Amino acid sequence: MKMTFRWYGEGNDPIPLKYIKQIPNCSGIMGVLDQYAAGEVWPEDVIGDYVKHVNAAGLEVEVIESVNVHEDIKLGLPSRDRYIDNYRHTVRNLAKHGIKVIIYNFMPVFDWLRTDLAREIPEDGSNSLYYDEQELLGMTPQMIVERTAETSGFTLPGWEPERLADLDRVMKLYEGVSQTQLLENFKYFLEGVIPTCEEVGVRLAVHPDDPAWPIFGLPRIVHTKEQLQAIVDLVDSPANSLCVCTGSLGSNPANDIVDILRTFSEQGRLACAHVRNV
Ligand SMILES: [Mn+2]
Repeated sequence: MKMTFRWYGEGNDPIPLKYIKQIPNCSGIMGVLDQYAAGEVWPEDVIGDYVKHVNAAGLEVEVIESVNVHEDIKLGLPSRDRYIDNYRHTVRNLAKHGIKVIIYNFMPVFDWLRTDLAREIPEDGSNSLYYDEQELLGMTPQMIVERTAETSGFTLPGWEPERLADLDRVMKLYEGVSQTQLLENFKYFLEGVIPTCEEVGVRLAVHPDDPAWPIFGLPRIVHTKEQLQAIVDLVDSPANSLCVCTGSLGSNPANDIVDILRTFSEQGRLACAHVRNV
């Protein structure tokens, strides 16, 4: 097992690589190239330059986050085949530069959700991401997007403006998509990309829903042990793996994190983990 640190990229992350290098036993970063919208192919030369840049700081980059799945794939639209093809292309390009694990998610529309991106903690003046269910119930999806754009100061993976520009249209498309249908669409995606992953030695690791329950009436199927098992069972391959996020799953106290880690580790389906508090 290796310990790495999430890094959002030059100009997007206030923490420089040389600080991460100072963390004892930290061998690398979990990287991201968030300038590409879901469905776009990540160019090989850009990936190469990125990996070189990280390596030059004395750090490895074996895990890449947020190769986002296009909504058409999650919705099961006929156009999904083109985006699955692009996904395979990105997998190949990443593998050429030593990437071993790709973290992705299968959450409709909203990648992850907070009601406040910089909530000040009165005790010490620090700030953190914050989620308040009561507050969320009084907000529309559009309000969340606007607030994110106003307060963050950077582009956060999953909240790219172009991805959210047609929010109303996409929300409408999900009306009538059941959890069962979403799981079917998930299977179709995995059957399309897993053979390529196996061929080039990359493991896909699905990140759980964050928070660990449905929001805004959208279907969600990646937030309980049973659901994770159903996903692992969709395609029987070590390339079809999980990224167990202790914080996301832990947001629902009913999830026994230790049991989940043990179960999927024993099945050989734990590619990586996010270790954080709720
Ligand atoms: Mn996480």
